[in-house]
Amino acid sequence: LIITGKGIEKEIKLSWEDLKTKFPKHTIVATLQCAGNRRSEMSKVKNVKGLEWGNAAIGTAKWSGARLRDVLEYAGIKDISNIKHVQFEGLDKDLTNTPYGASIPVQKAWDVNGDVLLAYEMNDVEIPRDHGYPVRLIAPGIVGARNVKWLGKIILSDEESPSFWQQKDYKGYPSYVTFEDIEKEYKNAKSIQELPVQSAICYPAD
Ligand SMILES: Nc1nc2c(c(=O)[nH]1)N[C@H]1C(S)=C(S)[C@@H](COP(=O)(O)O)O[C@H]1N2
Ligand SMILES: [Mo]
Repeated sequence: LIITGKGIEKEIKLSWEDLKTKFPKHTIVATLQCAGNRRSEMSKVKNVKGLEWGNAAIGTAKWSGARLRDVLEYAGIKDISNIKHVQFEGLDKDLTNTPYGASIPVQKAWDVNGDVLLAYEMNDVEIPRDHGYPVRLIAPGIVGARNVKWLGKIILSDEESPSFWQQKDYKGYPSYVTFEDIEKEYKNAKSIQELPVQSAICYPAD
């Protein structure tokens, strides 16, 4: 795991062993929800793009790992007044060879009560590969898309992640915005971060 960017004098490299032995282990239970949860219902108002999820793009697990704050302190960060965002890159790449990327506000990462983890266990075992083995960012209360799996790199920055998924996806618009306008609208909508967990009636079905 590479840690670099603003405020870090020399790029830090941590192995999986380092993460498990150098930092206190912290455990939380968190419910992660995809921004597209119930997207099929949104599409009944106006067609949206993305997988047509029903009400099950959500899940709860117990996560254990190092606190991101502890790791940032280890990397030499003493205060966050000059930093705005923490960017994350996955080890998975798309067809253009670009890694998955996302970011969260640095305040969330630095908050001792924010519970942001570099998790290496899910439900008391190594994280299953589908869910992010070997290391996954867990930012409770923040939308699923920012909880980056197969984490390879952390970058401290003034800017949000430049990735497609931060800049041009996982944003919400009023229904008068059309896909014709979308290129100029991207910059007008904030990227989704906190997302209240929803409940839905599963039975009887819709
Ligand atoms: N590296 C990486 N992390 C990722 C993604 C991804 O495609 N690549 N998808 C994100 C999205 S959109 C969601 S909703 C969650 C899904 O987490 P899960 O597969 O554990 O349910 O992972 C997030 N983290
Ligand atoms: Mo998602």
